Amino acid sequence: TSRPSNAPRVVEPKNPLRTTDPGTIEMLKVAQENKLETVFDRFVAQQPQCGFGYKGICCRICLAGPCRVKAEDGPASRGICGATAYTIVSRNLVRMIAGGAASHSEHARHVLHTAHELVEGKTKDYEIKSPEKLHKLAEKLGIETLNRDNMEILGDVTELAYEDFGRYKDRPAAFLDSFLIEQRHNKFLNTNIMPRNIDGTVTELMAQTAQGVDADPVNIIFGGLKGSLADLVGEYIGTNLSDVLFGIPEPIVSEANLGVIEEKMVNIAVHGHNPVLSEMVVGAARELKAEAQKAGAEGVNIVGICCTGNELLMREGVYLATSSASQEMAILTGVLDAMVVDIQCIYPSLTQLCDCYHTKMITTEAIMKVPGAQHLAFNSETAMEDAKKLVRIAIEAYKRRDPKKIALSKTRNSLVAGFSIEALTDIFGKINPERPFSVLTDAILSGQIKGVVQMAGCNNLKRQQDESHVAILKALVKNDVFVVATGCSAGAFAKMGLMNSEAVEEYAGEGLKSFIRQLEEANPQLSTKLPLVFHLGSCVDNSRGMDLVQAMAKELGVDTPKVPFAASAPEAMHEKAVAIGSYCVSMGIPTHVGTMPYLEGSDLIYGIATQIAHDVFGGNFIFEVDEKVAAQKILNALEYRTWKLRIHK
Ligand code: XCC
Repeated sequence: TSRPSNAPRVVEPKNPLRTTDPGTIEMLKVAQENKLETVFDRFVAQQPQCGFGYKGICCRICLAGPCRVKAEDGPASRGICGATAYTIVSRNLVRMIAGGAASHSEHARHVLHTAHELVEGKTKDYEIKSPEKLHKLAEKLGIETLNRDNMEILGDVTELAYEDFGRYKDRPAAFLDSFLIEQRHNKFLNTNIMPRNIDGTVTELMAQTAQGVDADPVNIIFGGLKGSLADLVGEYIGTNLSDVLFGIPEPIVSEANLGVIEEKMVNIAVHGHNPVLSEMVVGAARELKAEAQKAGAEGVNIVGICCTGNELLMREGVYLATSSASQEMAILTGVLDAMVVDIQCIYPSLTQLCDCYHTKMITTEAIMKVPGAQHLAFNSETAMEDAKKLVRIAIEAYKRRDPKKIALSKTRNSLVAGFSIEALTDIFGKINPERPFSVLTDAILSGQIKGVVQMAGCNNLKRQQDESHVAILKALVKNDVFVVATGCSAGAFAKMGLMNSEAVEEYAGEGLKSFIRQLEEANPQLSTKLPLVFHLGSCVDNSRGMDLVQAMAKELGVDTPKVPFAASAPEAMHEKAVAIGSYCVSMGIPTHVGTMPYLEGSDLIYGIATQIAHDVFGGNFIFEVDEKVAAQKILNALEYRTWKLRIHK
């Protein structure tokens, strides 16, 4: 191609709109007609992006820089301090992991504070929605449950979670170690990447990569892997405590894409990641239906965007309006009355579009404000009151809609979500109650299905939105792979109508089809048929996938690197995705990434990520931007593992 050697790999879109999502295409036409700027315009305006930054060889860690490492020999091949490309690339990379771990654990910390306030009696609006999960979790963590009050048990669980944030004693973080099979526990201890806490690990990573500290790329990368496991500690806290407070997800029917934003309703989008506020907004919306009707609407319609959307979809069946790259499109419908945001993946540009419409943008968390948005500090002591204020702001805004600006989307697709590890255990358990996951592993060993793939990650406009998520999914299911999904990958499938039973008929290979039908026959109690791809939840719920791969490992009597299980993030974007990918590799999983992380400036680091990681942890990165080739590489990885398993059986 004519790409300059240093330029970022941007996949040329097949249509000029850079998206394949039909709802987004409808709204982009509205944007163009009205000359409204969106992320799709800004992406083009940024081209060509900086080649040094893209390759990870721009160092801005100290004020002597920025240093750009050049390909030629001599002094320009190093930074001013003498740092080589491999040092700079590895430092930059692991600082992204630190950012990801900080983000996921900040989300978890908020859920934890809420649980703690419940224990302290400081909030009346939350409850232990799932005592069953609380007991299961406590037992896993080694906390006594016999003849104890639930609040007392939750008190001990929250204390232990707080310790996991700040422990200085030399013992592994409980919210990771208690979830690990023995082989991974030993591996992480032996390679010195087992984190004892979250906050200290993130801090250590920043210190390790400061100017004039660690220059050894291998040591830096190992520090990064420890950071990625600290990210997983945060995810385990986030997922498990959310299940305790808001319930364990169970199969649930809903709809997705921008058509779920309805003209006759007061529409509130909840966007970001944290279920602590948005769960309250759902409750407040139910309570304030009469007020919405008084204003002329039929009721209040809560719709989700990004992972807050996934959290609410999984537990409440709330409609999923859209995913990250198309978040602005919700406003362009002209009938979105409020955009309520918490943290992460929220474009600051939203206020710019809200200004052109009647839509109120409201930020709710102390660390997340946007100029031009109204800030309503959300407090768990006054949670329901705060949520009602938000709903009332939306009802007021509803009255100011401009009929000339209404441009509804017609795209909405049915879906089935809610597949927590508990839900999967129940479904498989109807076939084999003693050993539920043998249902999955036996199907792999018999050749009925080819393995399991966890599809995760974001949107990244270096690719056409959602195209590669969908292309890889279709290739996998056609080849009889059982697919689970999280985050904006799950969002893509939901929006495109691929997360329902009709899609099984249309896209699954014969083996996968028969496997899913077999599960349905064994589960007549389910009020719905099963989907083509199983929604595990939000970004933090990638932890559920780690439970799944380890349950399969236990069933097979092997360590995770032997399990026919792979991961794929075709459009990785956020620092969190770098952290997730890195812990997947540490967990022994072949991990495909379709948008390049900033590491091509060092062959050594590229080699560590794709090969040496495999020698040490049994998992490795598969960097592949071509989706057809990527699907084939994932299938090959599964096939190789299955072949080896069969030989040793
Ligand atoms: Fe953000 Fe979670 Fe990525 Fe989507 S998927 S763009 S992180 S919302 Ni986790």
